[in-house]
Amino acid sequence: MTGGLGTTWDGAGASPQRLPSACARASLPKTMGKLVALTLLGAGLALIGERLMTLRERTNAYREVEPVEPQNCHLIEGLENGSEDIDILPSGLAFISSGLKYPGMPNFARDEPGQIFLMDLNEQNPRVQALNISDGFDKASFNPHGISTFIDKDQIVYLYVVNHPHMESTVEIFKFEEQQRFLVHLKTIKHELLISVNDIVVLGAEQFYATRDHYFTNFLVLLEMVMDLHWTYILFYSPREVKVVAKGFSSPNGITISPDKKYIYVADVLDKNIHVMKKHDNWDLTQLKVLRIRNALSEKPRISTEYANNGSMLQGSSVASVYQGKLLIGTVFHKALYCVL
Ligand SMILES: *[C@@H]1O[C@H](CO)[C@@H](O)[C@H](O)[C@H]1NC(C)=O
Ligand SMILES: *[C@@H]1O[C@H](CO)[C@@H](O)[C@H](O)[C@H]1NC(C)=O
Ligand SMILES: *[C@@H]1O[C@H](CO)[C@@H](O)[C@H](O)[C@H]1NC(C)=O
Ligand SMILES: [Ca+2]
Ligand SMILES: [Ca+2]
Repeated sequence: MTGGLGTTWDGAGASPQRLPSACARASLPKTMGKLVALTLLGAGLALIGERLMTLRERTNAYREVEPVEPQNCHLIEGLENGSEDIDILPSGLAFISSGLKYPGMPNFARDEPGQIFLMDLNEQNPRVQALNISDGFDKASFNPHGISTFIDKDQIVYLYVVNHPHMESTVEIFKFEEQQRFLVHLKTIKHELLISVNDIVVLGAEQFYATRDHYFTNFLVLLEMVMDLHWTYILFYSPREVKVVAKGFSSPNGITISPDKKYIYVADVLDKNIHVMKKHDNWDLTQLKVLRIRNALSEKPRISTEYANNGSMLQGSSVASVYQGKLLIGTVFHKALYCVL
């Protein structure tokens, strides 16, 4: 057991002998019970202490950030209340989900519903524009999280959005009307396995993989993080079949597909790695390799750091997306950045 906590309960084991005998006889069972309880408490605390230290390391809570700030970066006007996920179409139109309300995360616009913004990266000075949503969809409880686009064979663009109305998890399907810059709500998908969904990647009409970022949805989530339970999974959803296709993750977050559609990449934020998984014909996923993002700032970095900031400019970044040398960086609850690389 670790340090200070260990000494508290090591000493306790020897003490019954030293108790005054009369008093000891009467209260020995009680004392023993207390000692056992104390021992267990001590052991528990020591374990939690050790786990908290690990968690502190895993979450980078006290990491010193060496700034990496390209010259051509500026904050995006009109995006101040989050931009948790960004998806860019091959045409250069970027969708940005904004206004996520999530337990344990700050939110600067508590009373305002979330929104989807559009940004045309082909423009010289791209600006964001909030997309209007068709009537009949409950906009007041819109709480958008991960997003993914899908273009069908008729070139119709669909935007799939992880939504947390009243802290539940649903997936909303919208049709994007490019001319009118408008989202037509088509369908809400709910399923008992779609819990704590963070992000999705659409594979076909109403077919997607979804990441579940926590196992518990109540206060036990703290225990889950502290004990590093690895109880979460990736789900495959289709109208005919819904199943867990990979499990044993700590906190899977962003998910995306390789350009050749053969591999799936999943970022596990607490494990600090990116899983590269092979997609099988039956939709199951198997682990191919795991890319550890460690020492990215060392002398021989295998992964380049395009941007790093200590919070003075951006806080809680959650996504980065590139289109023809233009980089967008989004955050869970804060501002967003546009860079020309
Ligand atoms: C962010 O939220 C705050 C608080 O509701 C609001 O005053 C502000 O206008 C919002 N900013 C943007 C860019 O939507
Ligand atoms: C979106 O809706 C608002 C209010 O209904 C309207 O003023 C605005 O023109 C609409 N914008 C677009 C692009 O349709
Ligand atoms: C963060 O970085 C900025 C410059 O990038 C610097 O001015 C500021 O002092 C730093 N803050 C902390 C808390 O390190
Ligand atoms: Ca996404
Ligand atoms: Ca995410």
